[in-house]
Amino acid sequence: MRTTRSEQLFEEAQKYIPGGVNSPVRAFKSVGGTPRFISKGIGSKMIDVDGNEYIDYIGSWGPHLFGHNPGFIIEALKTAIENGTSFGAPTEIEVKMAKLISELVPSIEIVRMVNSGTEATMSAIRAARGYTGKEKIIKFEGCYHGHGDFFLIKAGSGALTFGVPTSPGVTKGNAADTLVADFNDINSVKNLLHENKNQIAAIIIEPVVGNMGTVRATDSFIKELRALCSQEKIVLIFDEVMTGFRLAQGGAQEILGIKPDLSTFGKIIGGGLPVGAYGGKKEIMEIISPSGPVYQAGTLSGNPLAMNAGFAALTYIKNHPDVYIILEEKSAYLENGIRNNLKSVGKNYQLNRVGSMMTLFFTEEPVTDFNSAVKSNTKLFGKYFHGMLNRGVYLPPAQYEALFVSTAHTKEDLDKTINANLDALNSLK
Ligand code: KE4
Repeated sequence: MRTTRSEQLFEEAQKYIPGGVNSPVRAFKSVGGTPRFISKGIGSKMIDVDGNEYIDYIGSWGPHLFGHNPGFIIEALKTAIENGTSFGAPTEIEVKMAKLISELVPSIEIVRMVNSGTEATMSAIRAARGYTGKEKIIKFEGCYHGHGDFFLIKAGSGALTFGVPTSPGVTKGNAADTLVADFNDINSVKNLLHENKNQIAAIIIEPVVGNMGTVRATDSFIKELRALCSQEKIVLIFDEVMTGFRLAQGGAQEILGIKPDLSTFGKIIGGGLPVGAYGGKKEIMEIISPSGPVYQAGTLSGNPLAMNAGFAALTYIKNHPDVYIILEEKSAYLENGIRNNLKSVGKNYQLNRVGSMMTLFFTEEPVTDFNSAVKSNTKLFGKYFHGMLNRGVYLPPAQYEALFVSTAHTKEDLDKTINANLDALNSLK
C-alpha cells in the first residue's frame, strides 16, 4: 500500500504541530507506522491522500452514526451557512435543539450547549460542586472524560485514597480532589465514600465505557451506584459523550434503565461539527450562569452550524427509531463473523460489544474492568491493526478504544471486514 504522501505530510506536520497531530491518538503511537492523512470521507469509506480507500470504523470517534456526509446533514449545513456562521447571540435553533434533546432523553430537563465533550464534563463537575457545596469527585479507572485537569488522574497507591496525576501540568491540588474507584466494583466506591464522608460532590462514569475498550457496567453495579448517590446526596453524572444517541435514542441510560442526575453529550449531537452538551435535573442546572452563580461560558456555544447539523441528526433519529434495529443487525453480523473466525484460528480473544460499539481485546480472559483490559497484548493488537489497515479496514489505532458501526456500512463492507479479520488473525500466527 502506497503511503508516500501521508509520510511527507506527517514529516512536515511534526514541524508545526505537537507530534504532527491535533489529537494524540491520531498519531498511531500505540500501533506504530505512519498515520494516514485523509482527503475524503463518504458513506462508510475514507480515502487517504495516496488514494487508498478504507472501510472506516472510527467514524471520527463516534459522531458519524450515519457514515460520512449523509445528505440530510449536508443539506442542513448548506442552508444554515447561507444565513451566517456565528452570531454570539441566541438563535431559534438552540431552543429547538434543547427541546429535542430533552424530548429524546427523559432525564434532561435543562441543557447547556458547549463546544467539546471535555467542556461538557468539566462544566458538569463544576455544576455538581456548586450545587452540593462539596469538592471531591470520584471517577473510575479506565474511564476517560476528556482532558480536564481533574480527570487526568489515576488511582493512588493502596494507602492513598486520593489520585495521582497521569500528566505533567496537572497539580497535586487537582489530584487531591479526584478519587479513583474500580469500574464494576461497588465496594471500591463504598470504601472511598467511607474514607471521605460527606465530601463527594459527584461520581462521573461512562455507563458503557468506550475508552478502555468497550466494557458495559453490570446491571447490579450501576443500580447500586445510583442508589448510593441518591442516599449520599452525590450527583451521579453519566458521561454519554460517546454513548449518547449511539446506543439508543436515550443512550446508555435508556438501555441500562437508570436515570442519572446529569448527563454529558458530544459527537453525534454535532453531526460531525465541534459540540458538547451537559444537562439534567432543573434544580441542578439552574445553578449555571446566568440563572445561577456557577459560571460557564463559550464564544461558539450553540453556534448555528453545529446546531443545525446536530438537529438534523437528532431529528433523523427521532423520525427513524428503526436506526437502532439496523445498527444492531449490522453490528451483530460483524460480531458473529469475527467470533467464527476466532473459533477457526483457535483463539479465545475477547470481543465485547454493546450495540454498534465493539472492541476485540487481545487477551483470552474476560474484560470487565481496567485491570482485565490491560492484560491485552497491545503489541499483537498493533500487528492486527496494520493487518486490517493494509487490507483496507481502518480500525481505531489503539487497543483501548471502541470501533463504531454506522448505518452506512453495507453487507459487502461487513463481509470484506470479516474476511480481512480472518486473514489478519491468521497472519499473526
Ligand atoms: P472531546 O473533548 O474529545 O470532544 O470529548 C472528550 C470525551 C469525553 N467523554 C468521553 C466518554 C469521550 O469518549 C471523549 C472523547 N473520546 C475520544 C475517543 N476515545 C476522542 C478521540 C480523541 O481524543 O481524539
